[in-house]
Amino acid sequence: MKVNREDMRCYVVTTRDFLDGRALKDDCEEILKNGATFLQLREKNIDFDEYVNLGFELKEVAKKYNIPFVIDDNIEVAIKVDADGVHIGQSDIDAKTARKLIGEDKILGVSAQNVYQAIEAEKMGADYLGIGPVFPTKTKPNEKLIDLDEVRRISESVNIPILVIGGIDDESIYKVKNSNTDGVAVISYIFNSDTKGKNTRKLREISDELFRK
Ligand code: 3NM
Repeated sequence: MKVNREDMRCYVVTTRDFLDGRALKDDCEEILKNGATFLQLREKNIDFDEYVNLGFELKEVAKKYNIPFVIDDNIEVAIKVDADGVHIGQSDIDAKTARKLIGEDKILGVSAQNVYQAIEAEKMGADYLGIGPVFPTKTKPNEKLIDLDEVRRISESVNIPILVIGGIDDESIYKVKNSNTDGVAVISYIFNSDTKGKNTRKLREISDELFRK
């Protein structure tokens, strides 16, 4: 299962920070049912077995809705779970090694912060790029923000789909309209809300209207 531009429209990244006693898979089900186009399991401070268990649970939910499902950072977990792929940052292993480990058929997502990194990632086998943070966010504070002009330069330098991440909600999303991307990735706008399904639907509707076809 490889990706296309439409898969980037409403890319949801998990967090267990706002579960309040609920199961992550139940929140994910509500989110996927309401129009998320991609699911990434991203958990820090978690041991291998728990990451794998969560991976198996979310893989089932994603499969039910026919949504691509990747694991953040941890290739061993992605392989064990037989997820659709893995997402890596610039400080994780390099894209070429990641591609070798997961194989040609799996999805490889790479975070990039500039044109050089984006071109390198594409050359090394990335299927899509995540660019960010584009706006201030409490989820990943103290990071240098990526200028939207740089996002546009990145999108003009590569052929693979790209999305932006960091501080995206139903207002800030309009600011990325002209940066020529394919969609947005979010955590808190959806997870830190009592109306996860509604927020997902709203973001998806705006995305469908704004991003390139
Ligand atoms: N990665 P929120 S920004 C997980 O720039 C993540 O690569 C980023 O969370 C990057 O939607 C980010 O709550 C946080 O702002 C996104």
